[in-house]
Amino acid sequence: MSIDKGKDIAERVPPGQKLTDGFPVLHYGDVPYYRDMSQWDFRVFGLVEEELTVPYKEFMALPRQEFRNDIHCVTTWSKLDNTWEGVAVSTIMDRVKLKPEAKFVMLHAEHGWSTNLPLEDFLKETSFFGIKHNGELLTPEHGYPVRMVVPHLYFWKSAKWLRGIEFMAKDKPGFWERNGYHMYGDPWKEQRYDWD
Ligand SMILES: Nc1nc2c(c(=O)[nH]1)N[C@H]1C(S)=C(S)[C@@H](COP(=O)(O)O)O[C@H]1N2
Ligand SMILES: [Mo]
Repeated sequence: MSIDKGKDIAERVPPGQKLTDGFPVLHYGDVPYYRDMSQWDFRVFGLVEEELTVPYKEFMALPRQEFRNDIHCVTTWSKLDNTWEGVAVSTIMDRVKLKPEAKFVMLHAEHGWSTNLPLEDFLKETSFFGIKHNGELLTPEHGYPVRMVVPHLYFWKSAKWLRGIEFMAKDKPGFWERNGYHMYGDPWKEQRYDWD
């Protein structure tokens, strides 16, 4: 979770990436602006014994932790030393029982946007549901009210406006993966747009 302070900055930047101090906004489609959070819920479904629906107020009342990480966008910018407040994946997973066939996850965002990743990567202690970035609530552009954060993969796996998690037996491409992005997206292996 914490960044190894002894590590050289150069060693923290994956091949082909450049550092930025800004926080670029990248996504497909329109930013959702919510008027009424009573319509918002967070669904956990697919290969679970019992589906879980968490309403907005309940999600916001879940225990939060601090996270610190580096993020790497496939379009070649990296942003180091982000601090976040978010809900640990285990906090949600403690409330559902997975079926043994569950091996992959589809993250579902507003407007039908999605992205896929292996269960193991989703469950990593460094993955979390982000609510604040560098001390401030996420702006609408960056994913308010909740975004996934999976810092060890390219940042497109970090779904903004997250509304649901689906557990699956087999891997299936999400939105960008259907459009040529890599199924896994390891920045250290430069798994950008092609399958390799
Ligand atoms: N719902 C949703 N989440 C998304 C995207 C998107 O199009 N829709 N784009 C992804 C991509 S390609 C990137 S690089 C990051 C960008 O996050 P940022 O705008 O907060 O920098 O969000 C990811 N999450
Ligand atoms: Mo991206």
